[in-house]
Amino acid sequence: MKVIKFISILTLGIGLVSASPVRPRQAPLGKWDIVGDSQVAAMHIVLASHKDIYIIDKVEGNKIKQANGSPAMSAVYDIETNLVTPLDLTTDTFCSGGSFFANGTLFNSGGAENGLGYNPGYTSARFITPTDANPAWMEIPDGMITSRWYPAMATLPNGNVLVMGGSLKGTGKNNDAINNPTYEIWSAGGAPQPQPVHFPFLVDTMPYNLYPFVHVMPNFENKQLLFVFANTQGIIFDIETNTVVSKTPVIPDGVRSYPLTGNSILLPLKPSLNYKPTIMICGGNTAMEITSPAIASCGRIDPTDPNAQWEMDNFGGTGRVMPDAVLLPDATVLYVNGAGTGFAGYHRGPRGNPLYLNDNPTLTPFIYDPETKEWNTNLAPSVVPRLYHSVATLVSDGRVFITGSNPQPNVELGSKFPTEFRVEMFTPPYLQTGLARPVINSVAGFTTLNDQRIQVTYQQTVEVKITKGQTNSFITAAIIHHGFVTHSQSFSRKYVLLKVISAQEDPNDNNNITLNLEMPPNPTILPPGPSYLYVLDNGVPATFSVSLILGFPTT
Ligand SMILES: *[C@@H]1O[C@H](CO)[C@@H](O)[C@H](O)[C@H]1NC(C)=O
Ligand SMILES: *[C@@H]1O[C@H](CO)[C@@H](O)[C@H](O)[C@H]1NC(C)=O
Ligand SMILES: [Cu+2]
Repeated sequence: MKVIKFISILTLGIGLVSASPVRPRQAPLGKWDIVGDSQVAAMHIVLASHKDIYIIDKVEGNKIKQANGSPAMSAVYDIETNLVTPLDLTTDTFCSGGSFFANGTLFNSGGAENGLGYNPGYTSARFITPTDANPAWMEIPDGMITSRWYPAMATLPNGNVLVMGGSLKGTGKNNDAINNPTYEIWSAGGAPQPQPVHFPFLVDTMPYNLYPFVHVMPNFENKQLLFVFANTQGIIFDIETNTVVSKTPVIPDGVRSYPLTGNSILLPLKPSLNYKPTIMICGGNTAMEITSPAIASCGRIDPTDPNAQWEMDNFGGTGRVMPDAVLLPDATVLYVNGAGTGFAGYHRGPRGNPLYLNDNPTLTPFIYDPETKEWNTNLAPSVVPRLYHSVATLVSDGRVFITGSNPQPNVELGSKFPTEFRVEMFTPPYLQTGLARPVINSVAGFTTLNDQRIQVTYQQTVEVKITKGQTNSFITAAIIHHGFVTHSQSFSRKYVLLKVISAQEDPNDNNNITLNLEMPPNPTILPPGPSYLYVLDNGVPATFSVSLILGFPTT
């Protein structure tokens, strides 16, 4: 068997023939397709399997009904058939949070007031396990000691789930009477109800601190370190010792969190950079006015560096409030959705239109390359405005699922910006190159893929067999934990580039390659629980990704 020589496993993956990726001659623009109807307005979504997306909304007059006749608040959207099946709930999920436990169960917490046959959801803890034969929500209506509307959530390296902040009831912006400056940690082992812990950062960052940005920081000391950001400030917080380790400087240009909602992501982590974290925060606004132009800047920082400064960049040349970011398999970042002016929320009570508080929808997607810091703004625009309460997520085949937009208190179809049920798929330019896509044939010996989550562990070398179709191949691989998407965030999401240990051609068929891929070093780098393996050839993703579950080694 011929062993293919390494080009540079650390930065580039493995070149099977050529040393650098093939670039198409004419840059494609990407493509939008309206593929279906969500039936339930998509305030929150989560990729539950290679084909199922769970939609979670709030109490309002959605199109389909659940078993008791109330309008459905949650549903499964099958991206292969574009069919929607309601999921029953009893408590209002309005502006709640979510994250996966290490065992693969999704945890959704918090919400708002009652209505349309539903109970309040402020203290509700809800669980659903996508791998069950018939997945259904299990709710504990008084599961939480304190009420939380707009909480952030994150899966911790030990597999527990953090629930942080929020307010005691719905509001335009937070105020001292209803602020909930605490966090609680839910045990993956089903331990008793956790006690909330006081968290002064959410006092210091009033009033723009709802849905704080939370990212788990990679480290090699087995520490549970969080980067937490709200308003204009960030801290590194050690959750085990309950101490602030360091503070970042104030970000320039204005407020970045709700209701002046910007976007915060942890850029792809790479073995060649020893998983050094870079946070990028883009967009937001400076005033709660529908005419106020959105912030047109992004800041990058490694918040674990005590001397870190914000490195500012323009946001592709356009201001955007409420942008959604999608980490694409090729380690670039797609920005979609949002508005050029205004802020998150809507008017309350009976008054004339407009009820919405954001305008000038930003219809053109941008793609950012974190390595070259270049923006590709020459992409096809969508025709569907996606304002407050819009969502986007990468799916298994490398396309991007985009839906939602409901800057209204209830389902409202007559407005300039109606409740939006249309589902779009965005095909990124990497699927328009004309280059053949690789196909994943087996992972860790399994040839039946995506009918279960394949169990792998940290540092494990996993054998992956693929068929490539290109002559000058350049294979890379990544693992992505898709987060819980809501309000321009994706809780717990991480992208980790994998080390390609070896690549061997089959002597009988040089299109068949056996790869050995090394899983991430530890759970601070990628959370335990469900993740997806993506393999690319010259930046073109495989026909589908493969569902894994990252677990701790059993001794
Ligand atoms: C995972 O853990 C959660 C929290 O302890 C529990 O509620 C759930 O039933 C567990 N799921 C599975 C599949 O064991
Ligand atoms: C290459 O892989 C495909 C998919 O597993 C398989 O059907 C085919 O037989 C392989 N080719 C050879 C020559 O082994
Ligand atoms: Cu909301």
